[in-house]
Amino acid sequence: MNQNDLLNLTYASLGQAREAMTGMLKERRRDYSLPAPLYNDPHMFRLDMEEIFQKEWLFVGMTSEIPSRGDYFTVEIGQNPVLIVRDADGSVNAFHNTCRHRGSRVCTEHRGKVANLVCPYHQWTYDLKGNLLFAGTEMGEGFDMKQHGLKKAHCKVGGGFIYICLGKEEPEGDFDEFLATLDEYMEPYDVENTKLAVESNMYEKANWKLVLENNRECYHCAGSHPELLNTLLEWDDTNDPRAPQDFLDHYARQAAAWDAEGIPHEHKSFGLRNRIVRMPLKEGTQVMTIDGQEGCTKLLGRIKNRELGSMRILHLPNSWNHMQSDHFIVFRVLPISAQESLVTTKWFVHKDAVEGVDYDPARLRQVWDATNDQDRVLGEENQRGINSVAYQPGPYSKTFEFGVINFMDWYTDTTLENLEK
Ligand code: 3BY
Ligand code: FES
Ligand code: FE
Repeated sequence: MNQNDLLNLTYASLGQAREAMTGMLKERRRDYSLPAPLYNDPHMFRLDMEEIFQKEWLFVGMTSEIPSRGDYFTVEIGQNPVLIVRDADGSVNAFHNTCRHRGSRVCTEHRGKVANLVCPYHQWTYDLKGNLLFAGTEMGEGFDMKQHGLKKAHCKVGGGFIYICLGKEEPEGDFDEFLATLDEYMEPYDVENTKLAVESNMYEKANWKLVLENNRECYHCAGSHPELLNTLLEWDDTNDPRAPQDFLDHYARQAAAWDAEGIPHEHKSFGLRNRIVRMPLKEGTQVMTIDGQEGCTKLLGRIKNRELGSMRILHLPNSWNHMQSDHFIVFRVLPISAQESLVTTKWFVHKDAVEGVDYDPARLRQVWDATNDQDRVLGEENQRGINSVAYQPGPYSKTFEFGVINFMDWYTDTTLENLEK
C-alpha cells in the first residue's frame, strides 16, 4: 500500500472507517497500546491524516533555515505539498504548494531561494505573499488574478520554531501561550544567528505513532542506546517519579548555575501536547557527542556555560528536540503511509562557526545517527509484530512509559474530538 492507493479509498469505505475508528478509540483500554488497525490500516491512516495532520499544529522547521527574503523549504504533509518562505518583511509564510492554474507543485526543490514563486508548468508567477502576479496573456477577459493567489496555511513562529496548520480554522487551545514560552526559553540561543550544520532524513517502515511512542519512553534505552547513554540520563523529566536522590542533587546544582545566568529551565506543560523542560546531562558531560565533550567551539547566543544540559521541547504530534550549549538538534516526524514514516533530524550551530574548524559535522551527528538507526529498527520490529494475527494491545508501564500514556491519551482525545467536529 503506498500513498497513491490511499486516494482510491472510496467514500463509502471511509465512512465505515470513521465509525470503526470512533468505536476503537472510545472502547480502547487506556494505558494499553492501540488495536492493530490504528497502526497498520490504510483507512485509519487516511483518517489520522485528516483528523490530526490536516487539523493540528505541526512542526516543520526553524526560521534560521530561511534567513533571508525568498529563502524557502518544502515539506509534504501526507498528500499535501507545502512551502514555507521568508517574506520581504522578515515574516514567514506557509502556502499550499499547488498552483492555482491546474495544480502543479510550484516549488519542486527541497530548499532554495527565489525572487518570486514561479510554477514550472506554465510559469504562473506569485509573489512571496502568494499573490498571483503573472498568468501570461492567455487567460482572457474577466480572469480575476486576485481570486487565484496561492492558498495559505496557518503559520506561527515561537523561539525560532515554525509551526503550520492545514485546517480551515486554527485549533482551539493554548498554542499562543506555548509560543510565548518558547520565545522566552529560546532567547539565550539567538536562533536567528544559528545555521543548519547538517541534516538527516531517515525512512522508517513503521506507523508514525510507533515512532512517537518509541521516543516517549526510555524503557528501551539501556537495551539499545549505548552511544546516547554516554550523556543522556534516562529520566524523562525533572519531576520523573523514578528519579533518585543523586539525580535530584545533580539537577539542583546545575539549576542553581542556570538560575545565576538567567537560563530558563523549569518544566512547563501545555496540556499533553507541548512540554518544555531543561534536563541535566550526565555529570561531567556537556553535550550529546560520543564523549560528551564539545560539539562546536562557538557557544550559541549569549550562552557561557557549556553544561546547560539539554532543553527538551516536545510538540505532539510530530516533534521532539534537544537544545544544548553549543548546538541544538530538532526532530520532525512526517507520516508517509500507514506503515511508513520519514524522520528528519537537523543539527544547528552558531552561524559564524566554520565547518572543519569549529565543528565537525560527522562528530555532531554521530550519536543521534546511531540512536535514530537503533530506534528505526525497534520501530520496524514493533510494526512487524503488530501486523501479526496474534497481536493484541499490551499494557504500558505507568512509571517507565508515562510519556507514552500521555501521547496516546492526547492522540485518542484529539482524534475523537476532531472526528465529531
Ligand atoms: O532523548 C529522547 O529524545 C528520548 C527521550 C527518552 C528516550 N529518547 C531517546
Ligand atoms: Fe501552474 Fe499551469 S499548473 S502554471
Ligand atoms: Fe530510542
